[in-house]
Amino acid sequence: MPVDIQSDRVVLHHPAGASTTILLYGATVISWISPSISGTSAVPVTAEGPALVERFFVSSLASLDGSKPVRGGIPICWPIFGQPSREENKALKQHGFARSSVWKYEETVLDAREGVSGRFILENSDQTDKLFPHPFKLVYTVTLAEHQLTTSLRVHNTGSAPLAFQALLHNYFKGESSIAQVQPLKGVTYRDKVRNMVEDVETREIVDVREYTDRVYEAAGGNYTLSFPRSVHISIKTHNLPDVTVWNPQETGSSMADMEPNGWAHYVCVEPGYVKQFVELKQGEEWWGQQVLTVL
Ligand code: TA6
Repeated sequence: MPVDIQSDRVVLHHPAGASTTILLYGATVISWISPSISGTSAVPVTAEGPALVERFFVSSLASLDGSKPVRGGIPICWPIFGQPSREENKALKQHGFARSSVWKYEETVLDAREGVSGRFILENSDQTDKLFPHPFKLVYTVTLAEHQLTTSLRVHNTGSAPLAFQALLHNYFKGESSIAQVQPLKGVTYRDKVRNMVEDVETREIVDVREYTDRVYEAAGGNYTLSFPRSVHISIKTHNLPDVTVWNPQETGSSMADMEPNGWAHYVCVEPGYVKQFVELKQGEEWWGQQVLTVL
């Protein structure tokens, strides 16, 4: 059965064994289980073939009951990333409200080539109007293929006034942060949140997160590889998400109530987004951004 619709979540299944679970709360992907694709990863093989492996980190102390944004998976940051930077957004909490709103499950689309897709909808409501007085419709599509997960966010300005927003997909990839490698980012300008947002240029061929890292790379190229050497390599290809944040709190993560003990040792966040500027949509216009994650 390609789709299992439950009261608080949807599970998509691929015939080759992959699966993904999306909470209606925040349309948050909280699991992506897939086989590796080739010999570039240490592909544990079982009697049934390549082992199926969980690709996302979700803290064991994460709230999955809708009481607070999930500490893990793919929280959706919209209509802002980080703290409000504009007066009009001052009522918003960090990273906006998309990740802490209950989305509606609209439909499942089966495609022989693409895989199985689930479509989620969030429209403005009395609650959001109080925080963000702009009519909008968000359509989030999660597509599961044998070795790939694609998530796309479409934003429609359903109001008469311009709609300005940022968007970011806050991926928590599962793996040992001590060996994580992200590239290519050499020569890319970034804002360093660890150094009070100072602007700098990346000089390393390979970015690691062995130390507390919180860097927002601007116009970063849109295509990246995340490697956990001798374990797994993940390709991240994006459309319309020109910036990328690389984050791991290391021991500072112990201050987060929903971070499991030493949780920071077991993930790295590589977060494609449109965050340096704001997207500005006129009445009736729409925007879409996408990430294609492939396990190599
Ligand atoms: O994307 C990195 C970041 O902005 C960090 O500064 C840290 O705040 C992280 O997001 C988690 O934010 P959250 O609001 O989910 O605790």
